[in-house]
Amino acid sequence: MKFPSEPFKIKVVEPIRRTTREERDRLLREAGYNLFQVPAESVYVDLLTDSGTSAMSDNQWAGMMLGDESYAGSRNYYHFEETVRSIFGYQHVIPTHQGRMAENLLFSTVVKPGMCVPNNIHFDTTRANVEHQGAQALDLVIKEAYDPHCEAPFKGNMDLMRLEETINRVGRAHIPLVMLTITNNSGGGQPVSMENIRRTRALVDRYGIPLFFDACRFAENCFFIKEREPGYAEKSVLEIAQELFGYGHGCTMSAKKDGLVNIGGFLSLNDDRWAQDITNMLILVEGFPTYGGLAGRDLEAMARGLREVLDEAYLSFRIGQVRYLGEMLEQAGVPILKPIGGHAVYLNAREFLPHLDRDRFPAQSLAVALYREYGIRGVEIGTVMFGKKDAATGRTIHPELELVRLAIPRRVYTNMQIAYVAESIAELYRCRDSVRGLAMTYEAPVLRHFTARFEEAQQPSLLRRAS
Ligand code: P71
Repeated sequence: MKFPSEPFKIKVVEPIRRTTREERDRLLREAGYNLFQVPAESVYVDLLTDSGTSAMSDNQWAGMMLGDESYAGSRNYYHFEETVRSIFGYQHVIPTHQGRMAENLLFSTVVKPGMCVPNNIHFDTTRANVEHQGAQALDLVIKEAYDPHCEAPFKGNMDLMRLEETINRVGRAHIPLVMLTITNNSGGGQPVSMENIRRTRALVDRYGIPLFFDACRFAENCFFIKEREPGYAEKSVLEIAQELFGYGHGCTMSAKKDGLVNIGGFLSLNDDRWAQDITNMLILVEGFPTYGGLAGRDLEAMARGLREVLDEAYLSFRIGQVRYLGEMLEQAGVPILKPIGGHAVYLNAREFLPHLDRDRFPAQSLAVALYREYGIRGVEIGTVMFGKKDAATGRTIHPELELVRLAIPRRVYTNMQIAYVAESIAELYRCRDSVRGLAMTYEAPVLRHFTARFEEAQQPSLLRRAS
């Protein structure tokens, strides 16, 4: 078998509804051609995000029933704390309701105006939280990350020359910490190698700067290390994770990804002083330190999820399912970002729709066509999300890439549904000339992708397909 089949069977099912093309066409018009505005019930395969969309196991649901909802000192907190320490190895374990709160607490404590925080590529929420402190969020990933055809195995790596140059230019006093996002979501879900992590640590040590991980997809990153990096094939994913986190001083984590839960996150670190200041802030904005904005049952589900995600039968299915989708698309000639990422396949919209000018939002147009024709929802990662207006000329500055991300929820869709997605996209690719561009009619001043509205730029031309 070319890909590993599901290492689980299904105990509970959630019905999903097929809609007609007419219905989806109407919904799109009502939504202003913005897929964030389409009701989830009208989506057949929802690949908008892998965040908070996982299916929990029977073991996690059983743990939910053992939730101890005491205000202080819930037994689930102690289980959670012990689990996080055994994998991540840091002394202090601070639960939060999701990842961005962990980022907010960390940065509001240690980042001051005028400072800068380097990362391979900041995810939107870390960037926004750094900038919210009046500091600069710097992306210092290796240049190969921006080449969609480059097949390098660790395209999430930090560019160490640029990192050192940055430290020398801005000065150690202006860099409170260096971050590494594993896997690098904004760069296509690409992993960071152990060697790069080791060398990043050696570099920041020379300047006394702490290294933190944005650990959302740490298990997927560690699985790639096992598969691709010499010397790790015989190590367990847990051992790889323990070594990896051993090179850091702390981490933030949205457990909505590799925690296999629908809500939850945490911050974990060694520094006593930082932990004390963060805990005081946690009490002010989130909750008592043994629940941090969550219920006891959520902490239990997270503790169990963090163990399950390290199961190698699960991980080879998980990474294999994403790869299966990517390889089927490649075989059909569909242009995708290479190598295939850990949590998502990214369609290269400029190559998919070369007839559309960038001002016609090719990635958004592709995402809209995919929903209208097949009921599949992906997310635009291109000009709508990252385009900026040039203050002087009023013209749009486009990001490097126009992508549609197909993020795969964990343990949710069967391989048959994934095959449906691949076949649908292959069919759309065959009639790609009929996909129309869009014009933006409304944009909010910040984070415009969530609420932007569009209209179609040309007359409809029907694809050769029923619903
Ligand atoms: C994703 C998300 C979820 C998301 C968040 C905001 C806008 C659109 C989608 C969330 C991440 C992430 C990384 C590397 C921190 C967070 C925030 N990703 N770091 O990819 O990927 O976590 O949502 O729990 O606050 O769809 P949070």
